[in-house]
Amino acid sequence: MHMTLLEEFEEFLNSHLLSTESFHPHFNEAYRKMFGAGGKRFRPLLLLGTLRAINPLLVRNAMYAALALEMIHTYSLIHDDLPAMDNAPLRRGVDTLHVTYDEVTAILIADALNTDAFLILSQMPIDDKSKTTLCAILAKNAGSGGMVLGQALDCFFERKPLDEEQLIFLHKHKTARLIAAAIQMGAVIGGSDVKTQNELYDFGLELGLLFQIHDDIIDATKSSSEAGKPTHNDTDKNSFVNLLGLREATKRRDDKINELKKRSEGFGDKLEAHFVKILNNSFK
Ligand code: GRG
Repeated sequence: MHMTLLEEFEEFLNSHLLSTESFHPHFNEAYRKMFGAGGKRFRPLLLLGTLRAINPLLVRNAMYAALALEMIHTYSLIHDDLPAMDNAPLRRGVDTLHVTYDEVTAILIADALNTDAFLILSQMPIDDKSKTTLCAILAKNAGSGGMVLGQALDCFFERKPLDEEQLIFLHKHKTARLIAAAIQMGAVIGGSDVKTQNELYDFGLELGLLFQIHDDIIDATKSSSEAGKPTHNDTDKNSFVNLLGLREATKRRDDKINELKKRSEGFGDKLEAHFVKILNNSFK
């Protein structure tokens, strides 16, 4: 039977997420909980879809990289929801880990995911040079030069309005770099030349900013049950909706969708079709 990329990824995730023998009463359950609650799997599908457009034969082995990416993303959500940051009770439609268990469990499970991601990546059947490159891309975009810096800026400047250039810098780091890394990792596994890898990375940064503008619009317009997380939550935050207003933010989103459709024509028919599908389906 033919499986979709998402089904294949879910099967891989379920069979490769670690499970640890110990006398801790809920460590394994807490480790898996946020994965079992769903999520769009936007980043792993972006990596796998990009790779499939370049070389479909390599998709199976790339599941390791896709899972590593989703583990980093999931740790970031768990930490983002902690009382010290967003203090959010709901994520992916279920209670957050610090609500179900306690803060210590949430902090440590996310720490474990952040570390274990690189263990899973190290097990990928691919040559060592490519593996080192993948490891570097993931670490660079998730760590102090990427997502963590963006989150630090977001938290530090809460209630202190930033200008547009600063806001773009913040979200480029917090959200866009990991999304761009997903596309670049797909291109590295597929064997694209470095110039193409970099062009795809830059395209990914713009896609990531689009993702963030859309997320800000969801926060301003959707109910908590539609979004599966608290909404109308960004009133004190540096969001695109707060800076530009809902109308202008919506216009920027729609303009960016069209701009990126045009830009994806430069990547060849298969990649174009892959990106156009994402642009048509992910931002409604
Ligand atoms: C704690 C180091 C650290 C980083 C947190 C990504 C992030 C950085 C925080 C999430 C806050 C947020 C609402 C960001 C906006 C865009 C975004 C990344 C949304 C959540 O990702 P989705 O929509 O979630 O892909 P699912 O649940 O579908 O995986």
